[in-house]
Amino acid sequence: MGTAKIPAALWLLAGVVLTFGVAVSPAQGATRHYDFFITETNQTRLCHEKSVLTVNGQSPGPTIYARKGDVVVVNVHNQGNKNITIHWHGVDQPRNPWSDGPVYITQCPIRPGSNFTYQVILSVEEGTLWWHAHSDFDRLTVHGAIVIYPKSGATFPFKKPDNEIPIILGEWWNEDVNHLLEEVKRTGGDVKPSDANTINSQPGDMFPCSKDGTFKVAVQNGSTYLLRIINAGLTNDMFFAIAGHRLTVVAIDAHYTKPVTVDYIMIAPGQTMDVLLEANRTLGANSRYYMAARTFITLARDDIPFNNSTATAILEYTDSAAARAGPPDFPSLSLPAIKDENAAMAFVTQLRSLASNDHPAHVPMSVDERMLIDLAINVLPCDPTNPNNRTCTGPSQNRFAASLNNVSFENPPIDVLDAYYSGNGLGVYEEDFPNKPAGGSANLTGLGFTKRGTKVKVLEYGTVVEVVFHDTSSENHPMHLHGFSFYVVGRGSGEFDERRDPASYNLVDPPYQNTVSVPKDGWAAFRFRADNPGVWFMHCHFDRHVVWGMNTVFIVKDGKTPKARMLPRPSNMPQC
Ligand SMILES: [Cu+2]
Repeated sequence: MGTAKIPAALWLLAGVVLTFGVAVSPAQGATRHYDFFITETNQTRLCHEKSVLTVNGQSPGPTIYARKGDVVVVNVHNQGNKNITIHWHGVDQPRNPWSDGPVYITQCPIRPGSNFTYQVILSVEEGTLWWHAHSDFDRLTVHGAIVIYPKSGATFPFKKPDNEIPIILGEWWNEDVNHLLEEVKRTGGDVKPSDANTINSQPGDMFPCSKDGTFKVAVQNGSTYLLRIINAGLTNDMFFAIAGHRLTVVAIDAHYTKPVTVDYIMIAPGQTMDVLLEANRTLGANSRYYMAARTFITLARDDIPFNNSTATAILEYTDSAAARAGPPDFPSLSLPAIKDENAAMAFVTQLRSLASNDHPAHVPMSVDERMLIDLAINVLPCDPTNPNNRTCTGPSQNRFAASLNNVSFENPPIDVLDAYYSGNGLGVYEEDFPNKPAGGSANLTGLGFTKRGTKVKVLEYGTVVEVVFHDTSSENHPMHLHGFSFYVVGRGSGEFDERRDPASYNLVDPPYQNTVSVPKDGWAAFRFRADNPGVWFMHCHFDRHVVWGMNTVFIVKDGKTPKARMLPRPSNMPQC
């Protein structure tokens, strides 16, 4: 047994230096243990009190600290009043889909009063990731950071920051979100927009009843801070900026990037970014600065309601260099407007993998299987099984739906992984998820009718896959893949042209991500090697679109060698 002390692991929020006693084996990394107790806790924001699900009574929940290559064992005890699962977002989980978490994809839910122990196997990830509930809308409050430091003896590929600041972006509804979910399942309508964005669970002092809770962080002139930014929100992309300061992005989705210094970032739900902040305001300048998180949204029509708010937190200089304490400056010049698509695209297209000797990029140069996948918002008949219930509150009295290649994913009654592993898969899912939209080329499905189905894509071990998402809807979609990171080799506006557009691909240093923001009326292309056997969900990270079916599943078959096979099924998997 040894005690590893993590340098710079001082979360200003907690104000403590973390040390952890762990079993360390130099070859394999350490095994770290956490207990998560799911409980109901009361929260008050915007003058409204409600009961929310939390982990260990906190929202955001506890931060998991680890080093690259460690295994984190988390025992989740469900002391809440509903079924739940937890997902370790961005952790590849090599050969271990059993602990990935999406409900009815890789496991049955953890019932109230029972528990499940997850084995979170870290491998290539380094930087910031996060964990969150992967059932219903529970992740609104059941989420937290995963901080993965370099291996013992290794260093950051940038100047060591003096301190770290967690920035978890989220949303707040005055109502219980799972009540809203039940309502939209019943009515077929859209989910009511959230009432505020939040930074570390606080809307900030521009909102009623919010002044006292506003997240504040103390900084010192001359110091450099590592911001670990997570978009945990359910429905919005967000712009983020800090008045008077620029931001240097050094990682996305726990993979290092070439440092890029910007006035603002755009971060989609599911994404994480490591960002350096230099506290460099000079003598006599204001000592207080707002950080601000504003919705970025694209919509088909102006009459569709959305959350048009901006959450704030405050950066306060505590030394004498910037001593003029006035009201905080607001990032009026650097924070883009809500619908500024060009600003979003301009930021996203600057991201590049670090691609250094220590952190090389391994971009697949040739492709075995190409998939062109239309993203669409659609409708379904209100209730095809009940002719007396013909009126829903979705478009034209239908029910809202969403689809990939015109298949609206339907959760099976038992999880896909167990069905596959037991050899009874074909009673539960169909293996004919299409490689192309019907008709062979991208076509605008608009708000047309779609079909429901549990269609999966089966891949031989080691297949190199290129996925091009073509967004036929009028909003961006943050598409997330479990089990892998992928190289985002290209993006563009309009329809994807398979003869012309691949010429613009970056195959040298594309960013390596687990969630890609697909631009509205445009496309994004990524590549990955299917060398992780298992069952892996792929879905939009806007939660209402998951409910509507903008999902599919990759089943990656075992390879020939023992190391290319899935780990055996743990005996403690929850039962459906
Ligand atoms: Cu979506």
